[in-house]
Amino acid sequence: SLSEDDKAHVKGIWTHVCSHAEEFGAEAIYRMFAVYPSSKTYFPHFDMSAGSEQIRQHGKRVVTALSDAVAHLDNVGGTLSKLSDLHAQKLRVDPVNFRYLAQCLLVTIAVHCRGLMTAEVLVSLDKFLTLVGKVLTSKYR
Ligand code: ZNH
Repeated sequence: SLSEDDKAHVKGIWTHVCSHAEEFGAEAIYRMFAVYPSSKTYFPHFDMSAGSEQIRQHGKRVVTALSDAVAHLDNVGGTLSKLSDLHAQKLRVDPVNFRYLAQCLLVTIAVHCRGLMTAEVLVSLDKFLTLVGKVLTSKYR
């Protein structure tokens, strides 16, 4: 789980991320579709062009959910419980995709928050996104 240092690192960089929720979220989703085309199969109804309405809306939803988790780092499981149900019961996304999206989020944040993304912050952010992925796939059976 996350150390006190991890929590401080994640909260620190997230003040920059959450003020660009739609922009960063949409870029991360767009990168995921470009680099891991198999991830697109879950979104057959999406307009896949950069900056499409659906990509922006979905990107914003994902980052907003992550912001909620960042605000409750001691209870990420409880905070994302409803989303966990949705991903396990309805969406049934192959868990590998959570790694893909995490990597694309890290790249997006690194590109936009250059000076802030130290090696330590990168490790903490990766741990946080891994935790979120575990929570969202925890109810799979
Ligand atoms: Zn998911 C949806 C979050 C990952 C797929 N998502 C969703 C939503 C949210 C989320 C918030 C919305 C919900 C409602 O509406 O209620 N996700 C999330 C997060 C994450 C995720 C936070 C991590 C980080 N997902 C994911 C992945 C995938 C997915 C990886 C695949 C690839 N999701 C999905 C889908 C959906 C969702 C398909 C639905 C969409 C639409 O719109 O339709």
